[in-house]
Amino acid sequence: MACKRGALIVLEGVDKAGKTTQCKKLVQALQQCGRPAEMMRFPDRSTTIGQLISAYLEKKSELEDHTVHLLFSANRWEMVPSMKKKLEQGITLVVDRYAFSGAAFTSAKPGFCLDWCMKPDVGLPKPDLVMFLQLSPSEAALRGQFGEERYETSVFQRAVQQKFEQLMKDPSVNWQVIDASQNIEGVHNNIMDHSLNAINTAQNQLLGEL
Ligand code: DGP
Repeated sequence: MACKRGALIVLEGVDKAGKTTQCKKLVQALQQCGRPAEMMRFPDRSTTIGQLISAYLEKKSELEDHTVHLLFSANRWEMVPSMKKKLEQGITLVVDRYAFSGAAFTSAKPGFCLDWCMKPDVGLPKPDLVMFLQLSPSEAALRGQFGEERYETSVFQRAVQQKFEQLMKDPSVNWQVIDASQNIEGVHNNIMDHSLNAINTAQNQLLGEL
């Protein structure tokens, strides 16, 4: 019998919501209960395209807004062959940001509509589950200062949050909102429950496309 495919699980949210910490904990917990799992993150700064993005985020270079949007998308597309291979091998992928960050961050800039922003990612593997780590801007501020990178201001993050709220209205995506104001273990337990459900469901379903 062919092996059952892994699930594509995405964590989204504004900065300081705890996505990276929770992705790592989820992968560890899944592995400990015998479910093969690996973490990925976007942007993946290790590739040639990723290095262009990284320099832009660190404000070491300037790029036209449409251009950088397409680079972020290309950075996801370049990973698709390896993502599909791993999923087919039964490995669950836990992904720190995906196409939804792409649409939310660019459409938060003046002159961009959400519809245009989503187009380059149409056809990417569709996540079986997208968890949005919800944290109010005031709670995020209590978690410390933003860094120096582009986009790390509370005004921009609030605009991004509103765009995510629009994206979450799409019923064709399995969105789950997680209260990220709980302690780390509380958030993890919620995430683990949703993930185990998604892994079980994905086993009997074909991988979809965005
Ligand atoms: P991170 O490494 O998770 O801190 O992400 C880097 C920054 O890039 C963060 O501010 C979110 C933003 N970002 C992530 N994906 C995209 C994307 O596809 N498009 C745009 N414009 N920004 C993105």
